[in-house]
This record gives sequence, structure tokens and C-alpha cells, in this order.
Amino acid sequence: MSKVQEVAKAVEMGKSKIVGGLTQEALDEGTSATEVLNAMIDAMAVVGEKFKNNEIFVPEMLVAARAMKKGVEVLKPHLASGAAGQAGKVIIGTVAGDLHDIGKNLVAMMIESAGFEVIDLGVDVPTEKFLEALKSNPDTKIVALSALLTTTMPAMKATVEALNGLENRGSIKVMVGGAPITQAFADEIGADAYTADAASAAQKAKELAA
Ligand code: B1M
Repeated sequence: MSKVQEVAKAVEMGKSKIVGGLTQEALDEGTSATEVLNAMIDAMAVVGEKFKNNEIFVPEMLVAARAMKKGVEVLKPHLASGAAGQAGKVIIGTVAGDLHDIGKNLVAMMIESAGFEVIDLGVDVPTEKFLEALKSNPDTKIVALSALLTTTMPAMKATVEALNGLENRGSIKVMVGGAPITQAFADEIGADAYTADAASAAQKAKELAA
């Protein structure tokens, strides 16, 4: 088994204690951070598949998520450039009712490394909290929303609708994403952009803020 495969297996099995070390070893062997990250993302897809098939349950999903976070910590300095916020402010959060944050965190990290200052509101963020954050940060260029559950897509819709009703809507761009989100859904709810992954979200943010 290659080192990257070992990382993926450790994430899948939720082995938090060894993921960081294995990730570092994979990097030391010359594997790119993006390649290791993609292996971790694939491992989470395996976890999701097993959950769907009732082979594992919520606690196993949770430990796999924890393990992936440990790996991402090691990858972070290799993925993020550490640029200093001059591209503008981005408010990001996972919508109300949704606790999934790995994808949102990756998007935040990549957007930050594209030169933005990121205000991360966390998970299960109600519409009002996005609106308050915008009020306190009137120079915000982009609001980015993540949703991982089909059941929280309506919450995303509600938040985007509230944003669309703002007087200063013209000066803000709204980006959406997450596994169940599609371009068609983004168009339907009136978001400015949909992207499928963290790297393209960062690229799109740069285009929108230009
Ligand atoms: Co949850 N879960 N989960 N879960 N979970 C999924 C999403 C699921 C697909 C699993 C499955 O059944 N196959 C399923 C959703 C089904 C559906 O709605 N269609 C599901 C379910 C059902 C649930 C619960 C309801 C289970 C239950 O309690 N019965 C429950 C809900 C809790 C809640 O939120 N209220 C639940 C709970 C959990 C845990 C808490 C245990 C844990 C999350 C821990 C955490 O995040 N801290 C968890 C996990 C780990 C998963 C899976 C296995 C992995 C998610 C993940 O982190 N993937 C997931 C299965 C899967 O995704 N295949 C599953 C890796 C991550 C990098 O990918 O988040 O997709 P992702 O992010 C991607 C893109 O989507 C995109 O960029 C990232 C990659 O670059 N992206 C954006 C994300 N946000 C973006 C925003 C953008 C642009 C791109 O612009 C703003």
C-alpha cells in the first residue's frame, strides 16, 4: 500500500492519532498536498457510501471526519499561500440545520489563500447571523454558503432570498456549494455562483471580486 493509500485508509477507519503522521510522511515522499487531499476526500466518499448502505453509522462518520481534520491541519500550510486579505472580505458558513463543515473549511482555506479575509460563521448558521455579520462588515464582497444535506437546501434558499432582498445586494456576490447543490439550484434560488469544489470556489471568488 502506498503512503497516500495509507492516509486514505486511516481517514476511512477514523484513526485520528496516525493520520497527521502519515500525511506528513506522504508529503515527505514527494506526494503533492492536493493529491493527499483528494485521497482524503475519496476516503470520505467511501465512508458516505458505507453509511448509506448501513455498514457504518453516525459515530463512525464522526470519527472519520475528525481524522480527516487532523490530516488537513498538516496539509494546510502546503495548500494555503498565506496571502494577507487584500482581495476583500468573504463571509462563509454552513446553512441552518447543517453540521457538516469539512467542505466549508476547505473552501474557507482556499479562499483565504487566494488573498481574501475570511469571516467563518461556522455551521448551522441561521439567516439572521449572516445578515448581522454583513451589517458589521459592510465592506464584504462575497457571502459563501455551504450545504451538505438535501434537507438543508431550503435553508440555503431562505438565506439567499433574504440576501437578495438587501438594499446593497448589488455590491455583494453570493456563492453556493456542497454535494447536493447544482448550478440549476443556484440559478433557481438567485445565487451569483455555484462551484463544485474548494479550488474552483477560490478561483470563482477571485473572478467575482475583480
Ligand atoms: Co453526514 N451525510 N450526516 N455526517 N456525511 C452525508 C452528507 C451523506 C451524503 C452520507 C450518505 O448518506 N451517503 C448524507 C446526506 C444525504 C443527503 O442529504 N442527500 C448524510 C447524512 C444523512 C447525515 C445525517 C442526517 C445522518 C444522521 O444523523 N442520520 C447527519 C446530519 C447532521 C446535520 O448536519 N444536521 C449527518 C452527520 C454527519 C457527521 C456529523 C457525523 C459528519 C460531519 C462531521 C463534520 O463535518 N464535522 C458527517 C459526514 C462526515 C458525512 C460524509 C461521510 C462526509 C462529508 C465530508 O466531509 N466530505 C458525507 C458523505 C459524502 O459526502 N459522500 C455525509 C468531504 C468534504 C471535503 O466534501 O463536504 O462535499 P464536501 O465538500 C466538497 C464539495 O461539496 C464542495 O467543496 C468540497 C471539496 O472541495 N463544497 C463547496 C462544499 N461546500 C461548498 C461551498 C462552496 C463551493 C463548494 O461555495 C460556497
